[in-house]
Amino acid sequence: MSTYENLLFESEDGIGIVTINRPKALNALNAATIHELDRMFDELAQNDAVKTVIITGGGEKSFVAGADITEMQKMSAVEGRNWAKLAQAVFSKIENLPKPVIAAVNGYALGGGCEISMACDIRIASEKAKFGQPEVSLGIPPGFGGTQRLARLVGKGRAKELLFTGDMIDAAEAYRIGLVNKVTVPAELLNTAKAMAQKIMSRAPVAVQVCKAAVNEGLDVDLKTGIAYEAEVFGLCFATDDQKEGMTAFVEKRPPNFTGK
Ligand code: CO8
Repeated sequence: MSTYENLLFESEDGIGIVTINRPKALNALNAATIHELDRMFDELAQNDAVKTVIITGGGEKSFVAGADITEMQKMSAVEGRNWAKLAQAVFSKIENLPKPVIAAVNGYALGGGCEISMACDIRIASEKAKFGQPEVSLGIPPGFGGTQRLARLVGKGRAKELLFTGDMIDAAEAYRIGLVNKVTVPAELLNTAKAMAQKIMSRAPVAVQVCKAAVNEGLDVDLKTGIAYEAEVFGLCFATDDQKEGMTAFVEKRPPNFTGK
């Protein structure tokens, strides 16, 4: 992996951990960090040693406290639109990485921070995490996919309340409304995310990959098209060694040994 100024990367046992690390601005996403995330996720797509990715925030206090407000302060309308499009493309790259991506939300996940967590497949939050889309307090709507992904995750009514009020919610409330999958004590956050990554990696990799693609594709189309896509990827998996291994292992009453082929 190449070197980064605002991101840290470590990898162990097939899990790549990306830490967004700009402590002086509570890990706010400036343009440099967005460009680095773009490069990081290109590299992760190519890195066969990394099977699952965890994104977290550096320091105790914040996951990501939003887009960098100081950079946006003087933007023109055209610059604002281009900035939103750039970050949206990077978040779509994260969302469509053909490997699971888990957000380990350790603190503030506000604005662009909530949005990047929603581009991940699964969100695990520390009890200290706080979520919100406070953009309306700054005179803008969310621009990194928040109006779209929040409504898809928690439903139209709850999304509109969060978007219109700009209120921050704690991890328990985020769990209650379905924004996060799990809440842990702060000290166990990374271990919980790693344990989930390990469990996912013990399953048939191609099957997991097509589940991700089918959910992502399906949410953008009508049910008829979505289930037709599902039938295709379902059929495709019968061409894998892992389908044979998984079903043989079941019949032989032993654990499967998946190879990802
Ligand atoms: N951008 C830039 N700097 C930030 C940001 C940010 N989003 N958040 C925090 N910082 C900086 C602070 O300015 C401060 O810097 P300094 O020490 O130099 O004064 C440092 O981080 C520490 O922050 P605080 O002193 O404010 O820490 P507190 O513990 O008092 O408060 C909060 C923590 C509540 C998180 C507070 O910092 C805050 O409200 N931050 C802003 C949160 C926010 O509004 N985020 C949304 C940003 S907008 C956005 O994400 C939109 C994305 C789509 C845009 C599309 C555009 C076209």
